[in-house]
Amino acid sequence: MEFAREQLRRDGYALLRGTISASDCCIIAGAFPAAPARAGGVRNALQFAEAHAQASVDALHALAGRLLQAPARAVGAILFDKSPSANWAVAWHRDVMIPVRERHEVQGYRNWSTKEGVWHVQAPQEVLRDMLTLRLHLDDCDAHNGALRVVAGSHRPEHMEANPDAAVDETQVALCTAKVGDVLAMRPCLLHASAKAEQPRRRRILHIEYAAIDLPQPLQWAAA
Ligand SMILES: O=C(O)CCC(=O)C(=O)O
Repeated sequence: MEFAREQLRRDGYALLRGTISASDCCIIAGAFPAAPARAGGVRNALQFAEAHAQASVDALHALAGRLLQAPARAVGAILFDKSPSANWAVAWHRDVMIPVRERHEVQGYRNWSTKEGVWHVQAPQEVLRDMLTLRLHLDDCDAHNGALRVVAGSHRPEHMEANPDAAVDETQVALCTAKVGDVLAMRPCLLHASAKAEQPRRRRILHIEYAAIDLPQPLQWAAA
């Protein structure tokens, strides 16, 4: 665990192999509404996983707490579903928007929007640094089916001013390939992107965002 924490501190991400069994991953993957109704992904995803695999979800929550070294609450969850019929790409970005229960104007919080009925707002650095994302791989993910691409170390404060639209130095890019059951832990401010699959196969990832900090009143975290 200390090794993963050190990697997270240094690189902004760490791969934890074999965290959830392949059979539980299969149960979780089967819990979601079938495409094409929700092609590309499903927001508010935790309810589906909890209904069928509560023990695995609890194991992920506990893992987030150990990595953050503080009680962690799940505040958002998305199933990212890349497949031959929904073969999408995402440009380089940082995950700086957080889901909250209601809109309240608070200093340092800006760029309000709603996504499927949930308010999102850009959070200040002091909140983002107490957050962590766990990405549970429900399918194998290799160099050919759209693995996540990350810039190691780009979550650190000294890199945060860099314009995410500027050309990324490809020599610094790591490809996060993984097997079913592996969990990629990443800091929200890590610069990341995702290419279309060259050989489209199903690539489902349960992406859960955790926070180990309360928001300033009257803001409150949304339920995941
Ligand atoms: O799952 C992916 O490939 C991309 C996900 C993403 O862009 C994100 O986590 O913000």
